Amino acid sequence: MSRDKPLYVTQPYLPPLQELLPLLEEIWASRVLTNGGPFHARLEAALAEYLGVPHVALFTNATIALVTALQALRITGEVITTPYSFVATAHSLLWNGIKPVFVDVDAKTLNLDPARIETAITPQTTAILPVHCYGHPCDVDAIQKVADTYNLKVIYDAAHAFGVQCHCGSVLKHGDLSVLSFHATKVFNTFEGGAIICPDARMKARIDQLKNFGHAGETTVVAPGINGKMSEFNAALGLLQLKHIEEVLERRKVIDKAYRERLHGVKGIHCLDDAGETRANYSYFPILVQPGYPISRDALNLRLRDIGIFPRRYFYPLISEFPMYRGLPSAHRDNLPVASTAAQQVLCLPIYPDLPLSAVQEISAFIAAQ
Ligand code: T4K
Repeated sequence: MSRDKPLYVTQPYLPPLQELLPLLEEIWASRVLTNGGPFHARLEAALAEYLGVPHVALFTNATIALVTALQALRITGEVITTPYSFVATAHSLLWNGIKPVFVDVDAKTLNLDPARIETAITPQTTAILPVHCYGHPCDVDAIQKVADTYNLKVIYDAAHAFGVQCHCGSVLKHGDLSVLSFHATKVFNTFEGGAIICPDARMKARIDQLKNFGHAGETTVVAPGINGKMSEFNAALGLLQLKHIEEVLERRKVIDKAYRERLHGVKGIHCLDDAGETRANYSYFPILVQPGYPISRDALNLRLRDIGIFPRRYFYPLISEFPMYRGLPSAHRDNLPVASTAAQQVLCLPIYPDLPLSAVQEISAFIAAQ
């Protein structure tokens, strides 16, 4: 069995092109292309309202947003983080001259395990950088408790967590700052883009300066800022994407449910559960290929590819195994047994709004038939 059209792990949602054209005409008429124009302002306001957060500072992507969030809070020394993420999480630390300290994840959620954070704290530790992996919330209360006890800042890499709610509303309100990604592969995309969720106007003003070269007026520069600004094109597209977000989330929910029903009872296949979110975003569909399944994760991956289906091993290898990290004492596999096992077992199956349920059926049946 082989397909005419390959199925990838994701495919970006796009609004109808004709809805974008009037917005492009506005941009063409105004000639305001970037540097905090009208669409930028409208998207910041619309996202703050939709997400239920105080302030949103838009960025060109989440990686620059993470680098800037660390600068905004003046983080130095060592930061405790997860090895089980996309490499940008830890790279944001290296770009700030900060030493990452890897701590293992919780076996159920694959998020940073709060019970293991405390032993990794040293006098140099200034912050914790957890990830809401696959959009499943971290144990935000336990992490905050450790942070409060040791006077540490918390920055959430919430690249996967657009629209996710937990027991007390938006998960993005936890910690000192949260960072979203609006990359093409994310639930909500502006082609490239990202944002920092800010708790108050003062912090937003500081972040707005940092993403604009440190400018605080035409002739004043108050910090060695970077260029992290989102363009008017991306912001206009974001406004349209937001109009369609409910149908996107609903469709993802249906696909998630279909996979769960069809993979239920397949020996050795574990579908990752939610982590107590009251509103999920179904951004990924990770399965763990465990002992009991007839073939290895990598063999299953290859067999799926042979029939034109391209899942992804997010997150293999662990960040701690890349050359710029593997020399750190905390990068040793013995320190990260849960994350190491998950990285060997995980396979993220295709999930996106236009994925037909017949494809979910086909993929699930193929997995069950090995
Ligand atoms: N923190 C976390 C936890 C993250 O996961 C990420 C990004 C970041 C921070 C940084 O966010 P940004 O700075 O990117 O805003 C992808 C994404 O490039 C990356 O954004 C994402 N995480 C990561 C998990 O996945 P790749 O190398 O797997 O992407 P790629 O190009 O192989 O795309 C995967 C599949 O998606 C393709 O096979 C086909 C489909 N695709 C992709 C693109 C880009 C499309 O259909 N259209 C497209 O335009 O990294």
